[in-house]
Amino acid sequence: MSDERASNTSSHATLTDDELRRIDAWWRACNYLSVGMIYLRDNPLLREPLKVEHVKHRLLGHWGASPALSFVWAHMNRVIKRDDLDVIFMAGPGHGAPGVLGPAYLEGTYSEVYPDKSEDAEGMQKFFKQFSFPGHIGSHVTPETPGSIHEGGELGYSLSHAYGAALDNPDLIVACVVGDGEAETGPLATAWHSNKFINLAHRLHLEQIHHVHEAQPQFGQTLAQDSRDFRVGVAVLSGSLSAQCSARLHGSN
Ligand SMILES: Cc1ncc(C[n+]2csc(CCOP(=O)(O)OP(=O)(O)O)c2C)c(N)n1
Repeated sequence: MSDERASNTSSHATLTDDELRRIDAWWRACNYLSVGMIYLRDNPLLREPLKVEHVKHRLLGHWGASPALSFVWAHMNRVIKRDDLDVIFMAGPGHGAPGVLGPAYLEGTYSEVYPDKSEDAEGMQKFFKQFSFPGHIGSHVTPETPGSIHEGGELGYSLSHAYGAALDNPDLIVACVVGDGEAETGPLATAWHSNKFINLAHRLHLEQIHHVHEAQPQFGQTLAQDSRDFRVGVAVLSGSLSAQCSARLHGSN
């Protein structure tokens, strides 16, 4: 990131009321899509009273992680457009796939790749029904997902990809969301130590966002203690969702 872009970033710290209203509406639309993917096989816009036959028989996909993933996606897109940043988004949480698929659909990428999942009621019905449905896509971010670089399903690799991307592209900002379940895996615990490979003299900017369930507050603290080179901050996303613990590593020239 250039010095000019870095200074732009700090000078636009607060959203205007209009920006806040619009980004909140976009995020809430993502959340609607997440609920639709998890629960609905028909009646996607709830234009008729909900009936049992509209609801999937077997529910998969976690509501908990999905709003947080969409929240990060929405705000990363906001700063990408505002500051012309180069960013890659890494989503680790296991069944939070609706929180990634929803934004991809809402911004048009999904319909571009899969024209039958068009941005109308008919396409939305297919988009909802296919999620975690026999013969269609899985309950995690499977390879069919536009932009996917790793077969979802086996947890633990988001942070390895994040470090790999950052090491290969020193100017890239990597937004990596680590699930708390994922954080209990060996590969994730090992990847957490990759900061030791990083030469702080390089201009590296690695953004890690840890999605922590309220029931597991020790998660952020444990990883924070284990990351002496990181500046760690904790912020509550909203209501019953989760606490979000973000660590940012800045290289300096
Ligand atoms: C290596 C591995 N171990 C166990 C599992 C089984 N598993 C699937 S989802 C999940 C929990 C994931 O939790 P989190 O990363 O917080 O994401 P969430 O599902 O809550 O969105 C587990 C343990 C797995 N998929 N991969």
